[in-house]
Amino acid sequence: MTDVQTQVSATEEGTYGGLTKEKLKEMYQLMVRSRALEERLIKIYKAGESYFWIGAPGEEAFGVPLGMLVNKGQGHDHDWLHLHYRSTPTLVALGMPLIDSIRLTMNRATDPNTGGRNFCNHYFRPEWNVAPVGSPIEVQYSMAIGTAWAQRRNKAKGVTIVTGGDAGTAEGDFATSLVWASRKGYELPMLICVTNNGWGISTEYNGQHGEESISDRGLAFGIKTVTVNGNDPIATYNCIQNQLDYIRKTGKPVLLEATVSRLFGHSSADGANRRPGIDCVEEFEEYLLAAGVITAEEAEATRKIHEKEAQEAQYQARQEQGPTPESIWDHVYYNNENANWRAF
Ligand SMILES: Cc1ncc(C[n+]2csc(CCOP(=O)(O)OP(=O)(O)O)c2C)c(N)n1
Repeated sequence: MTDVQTQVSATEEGTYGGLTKEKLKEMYQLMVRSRALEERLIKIYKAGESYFWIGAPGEEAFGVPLGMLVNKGQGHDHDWLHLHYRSTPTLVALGMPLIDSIRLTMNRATDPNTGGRNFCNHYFRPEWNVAPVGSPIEVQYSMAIGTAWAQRRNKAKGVTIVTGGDAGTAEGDFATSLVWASRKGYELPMLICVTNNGWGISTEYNGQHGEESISDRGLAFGIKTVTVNGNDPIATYNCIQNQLDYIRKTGKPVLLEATVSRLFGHSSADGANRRPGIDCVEEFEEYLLAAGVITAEEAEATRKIHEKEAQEAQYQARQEQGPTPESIWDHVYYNNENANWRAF
């Protein structure tokens, strides 16, 4: 059976589930900041200032700890990240300025991810080994094999991290990833993550899967597997840290499933309105208040600071231009000496 880690964050003497007060405050601040950004992106869409919204409200307790634990940088001695369109919390935890996400959503030429040519949450940060987020789901699981293989071959210090949703695991790329990550004697240093929100657009998890949990599928490949309550940031932080330690030490893969919430539906295509579900930011705030780690005033101030930050970023992006027609070939690989190819 897959190792299930759904511990309630027990308070230990001097620490909180093994984490210090400072670490919890940092995690809370990043989760609030990420939520403020996502809510701003939805407002921007609803105001007609962007074409589409898809994002991660409800996944902050997974994405933020992941970003905090990454060995960030460029090259194989740092961790590679093959993310998907619900990875804003991870980018925020890595240190992305909120305005960079807003410029992407509003298709401004100043967008450092794509020069204003892709849409919401399709990040690309070569300086942090964040590979371009694609729109076809699950292909990142196949691509991740490449960087993991290069890290193994170079005996590099970094590992490869890949994330995606539960429904996408029905695609062949996910199985490809399990096969290549687990070949005996050639195992790859990969953290293969699946965030399970129980939905694939309008298709429910139940009825689509024979397996009890997605992580169980790793067992057939001899892969270490774990399921964590992705609404509990402390359990998730500890779990990801343990798995990364194991991968760095052994060079072998882990399949990690995190159960999360989808608080604003799939995307703007189904309205982007608030739905019922466990809200990890609210629950974490309640926990921190009850534990005396933060005060109600501090919580209020944190929310206000980041709501204002996101709003001001929108006002700034409004003043900026979209990409020019002449820049259409920038960053595109084709046989033209003028092509401004941005290589890894
Ligand atoms: C190859 C491919 N098939 C179908 C789609 C359309 N599509 C976009 S998101 C999505 C659902 C993905 O669900 P899941 O993997 O559970 O992730 P979630 O969006 O729920 O986080 C689908 C089918 C796509 N983008 N790419």
